[in-house]
Amino acid sequence: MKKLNFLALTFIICLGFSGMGNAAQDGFPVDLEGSTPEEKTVTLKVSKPSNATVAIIEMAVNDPDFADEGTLEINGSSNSIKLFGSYGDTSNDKSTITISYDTPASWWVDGDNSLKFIHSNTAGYTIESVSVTFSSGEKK
Ligand SMILES: [Ca+2]
Repeated sequence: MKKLNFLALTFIICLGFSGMGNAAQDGFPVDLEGSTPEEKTVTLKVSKPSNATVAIIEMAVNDPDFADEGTLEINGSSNSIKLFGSYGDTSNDKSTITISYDTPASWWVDGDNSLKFIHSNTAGYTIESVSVTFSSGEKK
C-alpha cells in the first residue's frame, strides 16, 4: 500500500512539472522584428546544480535566417552568443526552428538570470521560448 502511495505521489509531481513546462514563460515571446538596433531583456529562472559544467540553452526561434542577426548576452556582455551563426540559413525564412548552444555553466547563476537579446542586422527574429539544461559534462 505504501508503494502505491509513493507511485501516486511521483505521478502527481511529474504532472506538476510537465504542467510548468507547458506554461507560457514570462517575457516570451521576445519579438525583435523592428528597426535596428533594438534589444529586449528577459529574466529566466533556472535551477543550476552545483556540479554543472555545461549549460545547454535551447530556443524556439522564428525567422533565424541569417548568421549575423544579433547577439544574446547571458548575465552581461562578456557571455555572448552570436545569433544565429551556422543556424542562420535562408531556408529558415519565416519558419520556427529549435536551436541549441552549449555554454559554460559559469555563465549562469542558480535563480534569476538576465538574457539580453540584441537585434543588430536584418529584419530580425522572434524568440518564442527558451529552456536551459545543465550537465556535469561527464560521458554517459
Ligand atoms: Ca531573420
